[in-house]
Parts: sequence; structure tokens; C-alpha cells
Amino acid sequence: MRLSRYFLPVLKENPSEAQIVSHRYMLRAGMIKQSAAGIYSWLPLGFKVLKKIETIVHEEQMRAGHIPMLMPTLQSADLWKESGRYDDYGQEMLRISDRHGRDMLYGPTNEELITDIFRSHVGSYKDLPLTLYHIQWKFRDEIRPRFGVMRGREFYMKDGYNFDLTKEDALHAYNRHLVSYLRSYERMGLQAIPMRADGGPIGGDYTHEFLVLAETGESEVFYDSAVTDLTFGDRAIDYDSVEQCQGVLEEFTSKYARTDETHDEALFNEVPEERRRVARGIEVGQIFYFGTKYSEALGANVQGPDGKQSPVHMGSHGIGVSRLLGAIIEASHDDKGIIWPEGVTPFHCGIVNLKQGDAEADAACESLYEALTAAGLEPLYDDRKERAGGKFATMDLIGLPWRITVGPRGLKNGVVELTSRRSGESEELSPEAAVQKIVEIYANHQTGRGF
Ligand code: 5CA
Repeated sequence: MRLSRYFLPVLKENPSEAQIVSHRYMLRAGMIKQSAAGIYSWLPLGFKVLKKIETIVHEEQMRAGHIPMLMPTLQSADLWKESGRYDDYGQEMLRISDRHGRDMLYGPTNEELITDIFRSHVGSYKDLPLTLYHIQWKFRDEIRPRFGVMRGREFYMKDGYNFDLTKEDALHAYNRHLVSYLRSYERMGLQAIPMRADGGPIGGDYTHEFLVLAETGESEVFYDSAVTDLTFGDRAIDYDSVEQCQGVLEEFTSKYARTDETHDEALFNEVPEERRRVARGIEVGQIFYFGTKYSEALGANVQGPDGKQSPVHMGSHGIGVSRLLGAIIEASHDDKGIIWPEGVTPFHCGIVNLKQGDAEADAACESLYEALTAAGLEPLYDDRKERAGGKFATMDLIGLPWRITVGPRGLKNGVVELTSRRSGESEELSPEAAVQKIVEIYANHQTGRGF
């Protein structure tokens, strides 16, 4: 992309409404624009990162054997009346009535809708196990939407639902989700720690939230610092293996880590004092096992091998896709702007032309642009007639992890400068070597072409 042809409405001033750094940088970098309280338009740069995160979530869900689909945002209230949640859900649910006076709602979650789909089409254990998921906009009429996309009213969520014959099978599905979530967050450059939590309006008493530690997080968390040493890494996993998935769950959840709702002071005090931590975290996902809560209410039964009908065992599993942009920025920024992890960066590398209009500099930039594009990468070329200082400030703000700077002086010696946004370190290289290095860096990150 050439910056002169892109739509990147960068703000020079700090927006006064933004209280936390991620909200401030998302507005300043022209990623989002508020349309109403807690409702945002996703401008091109924000949309690009949103889609990268969504792609990682899809890839890891499909890898785990979960099946993508799409349900609507608007739902009929009938199913919610059947499950009893229409009244229970309270004022967070946006209720609408259509021209015929029918009760509708903008879905805050989809347990009822998916259970209805299941009961209409599945009746035998032979069709199990089954996990269906979608990534769709949700609406929760939060009383205090704040911090930009972190606590929105309209937000993008991955929600997945497992259907199993037995509790044991459903717990295997739970464990599969835990593993796939660990992989997803790590690909986004994040550490998200599974912590015992509360079921809230979704229900069930077996649930973990995934928390990214950050001072601006809305949840208070209590944990053994040893949990922060755990990483999933690139180990192989067989998602069909009950033992392997259970092993990962045990490894990642046997140390004390709880949100304030389930915190147990006596248990916490058994953690060696020097490892006890009280901190704040951003909830970027939650997995639930709630057994037959919805299948009983909606009559979603399956016939077992013994011919008997019984309600199907279920769980639901969510990732806050739009919230993740905020969480990643909270975890990765400095005073100049965002620092995107390679796995989600909107463009793989910036090209800054120090002397736009200089024939040699322009030609060198064009050939870098072509070489990176031919290698399957997406560069952002700042080809505007701007001062170098302004170009650097924009690149630093929007946070591309790598920048190639091209100027007449370097070109005389056959070199360009390659700078890491994270370390700030630069090295002089031939243009070919700079391209080669960037290609090698991204060979370790499965990042596709964005939108
Ligand atoms: N049905 C279940 C799992 S699919 C469910 O709705 N779970 S949830 O309530 O925990 O939401 C899943 C994730 O969505 C949360 O972990 C959080 O990351 C994100 N989320 C929830 N509310 C908001 C909000 N108001 N703004 C942005 N993201 C949110």
C-alpha cells in the first residue's frame, strides 16, 4: 500500500475522551471512530488488524476440529423466553420490536440459537462430538461502555459451542478449547493466563477466563507468579488425544490463578509468599462447561448407544476478538505509539522515503516495494512529500514492527537502514539483504495477506 493512496486519518492531538493508552493510540492512529457510546466504525488500519486477529482465531479453531458457521446478529425473543433467559439477562440485552410487534433482540451471545439448530438437526450420539462456532458482532448494553473497544456495546466475538454425549466428552471439548486458545493468543504475541472464574449469566460452575496482565485491566486477579513462566510454544498436539489435552489443562491450571469472584484467601496463602501476586488483567476469553442447562430447557436430546434419550452436554467458549486489539496495544507500546507483534501487524514493514522526488530514492523504494510484495508480504510505503520527522512519527505511532529507511546518502554507499520498532536498533544493509531479512522474520509467523 502506498500511503498517499491510503486512508489513514492520523490525529496529532491526544483525544480528551481516551483514558487509557490503547484507546488513545487507536484513535490517534486512525483505526476507529466512535459512532455512538461503545459503538465504533473500523477504519482501514483498525479493520486490517481486526481481520488478522480473526484469521488467527479461525485457523486455530479449525485446527482443533471445530466447525465455522455464521448466525445472525438479530434473534427472535421466543427462544430466550423458552430458556428462561429473556427475563434473567436484564438490561444488558438490547430488545427491539419489529413492525409486526414481534419481540426481537440483538444477540449478546448465542446459546439458545445454536441449541435450537442442534435440536432441529441432530438426534443421535452417532453425530457427536460436534463443536460449531462463529465470529459475529454482539451487543451488550453495558451501563458504562469505556476504554474504546475494550468495553464496547457492540463488539466482535468468537463464540463456540460443543455438543457431547457425556460429561467426560464435554470436558475433553473444554480442554481442546483451552489448548486452542493458548495457541491463538501466543500467535498474537500475547500471554493470556487461564484463571478460575465465575459463570455469570452464561452459567455453569466450571469456567476459566483468559487474562492478559495489564495495569489498566478491569479484573482484579490473584496468582502464583510461576504461571507466568508457562508457554505453549510450537509443541505438537493431537486434539483427539484426551490425555494430551488434559495434560495441557493440568499444566496450565494447577498453579493458583483466580479472578476476584472465585478468589480463596486460604488457598492463596499456601502459595510461597514471594510468588504471590495481586494484579489487574484484561479478560480476552472465557470457556465454560455448563452441562445440560440449555439442552434441558430447550429439549435438545440425543439417543445414546443404549437407545435411551438424554439431554446433550454442552459448553460455550468465547474470545473477545475486537477487545484483543486493545489488549495487545496495552501489552505492547511505548510513548511514541503502538508496537505490533509480527503475528497481527497491519503491514509487515514500513518503507520511508527520506527524499520523495529524488529519482534514485524513489526508484529504490519502488523496487523494495516490489520485492517485498513479490515475497507475499505487505509493505506500507510512505511516499508522501512530507518531512522525514513527520514520516517517522507516523510510522512509530502506527507501530509496524520493521521499517526500511531510504535516503540519497545511504544509497550512495549502496545501503538502506532497517530499524526494529521494538528495540529501536538500526542496521545498514543492502536493499536485497534488508528484504531477505524481513522475509526470514515473517517465515516464522503464519501471517496471511490482510484486507
Ligand atoms: N457465550 C459465552 C462464550 S461463547 C460468552 O458470551 N462468554 S463471555 O461473556 O465471557 O464473552 C466472551 C468474551 O467476549 C469475553 O471474554 C470478552 O473478551 C469479550 N467481551 C465480553 N463483553 C465485552 C464487551 N462489552 N466489549 C468487548 N468485549 C467483550
